[in-house]
Amino acid sequence: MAISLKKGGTLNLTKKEPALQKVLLGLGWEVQGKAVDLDASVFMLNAHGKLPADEFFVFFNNLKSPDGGIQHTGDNRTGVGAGDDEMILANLPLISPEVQEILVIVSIYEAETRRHNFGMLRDAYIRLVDVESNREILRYELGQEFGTCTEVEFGRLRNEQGEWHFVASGIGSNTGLQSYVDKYC
Ligand SMILES: [Ca+2]
Ligand SMILES: [Ca+2]
Repeated sequence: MAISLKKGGTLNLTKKEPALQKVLLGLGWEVQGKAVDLDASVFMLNAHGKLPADEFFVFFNNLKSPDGGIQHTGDNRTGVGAGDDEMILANLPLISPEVQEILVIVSIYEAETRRHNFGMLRDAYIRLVDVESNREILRYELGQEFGTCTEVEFGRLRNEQGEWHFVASGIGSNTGLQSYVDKYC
């Protein structure tokens, strides 16, 4: 059975799943009422907390990191339907040794002009699936606390001495995705 993490919870993936190589990070949400377009983005950071190069910011316009370690499976515009709405594939052995942390952010497209926020969503989650066996390893269901946010870090992968950890970070903000880009570039 999959492990259920609460906000702030962590799991040592390498210890728990020593054979794990390809991991699907599935992101889901349900929209109440009108359509909200959410976009998953990934920031791959080095020991200084920066992108080693711009291309380590993976999003709908840059679907693959230069090391091949992170791949975005494409844009979903509506979030309609149960199951994963956007997906990120991580191939752990391919990830550049330079990369220490991998932040998975979900942001609302044109949140400001459309006046959208996370309060219009429910049942948001991130789950990790072992691609090889199609088995869910863990799941973090985000609460309703992000109502006024326009982007939320759903989780992060952290490399500590060669071991990958997943952190159910759940950090929300309403300064826009660009503020992340400015911070990590
Ligand atoms: Ca989208
Ligand atoms: Ca959905």
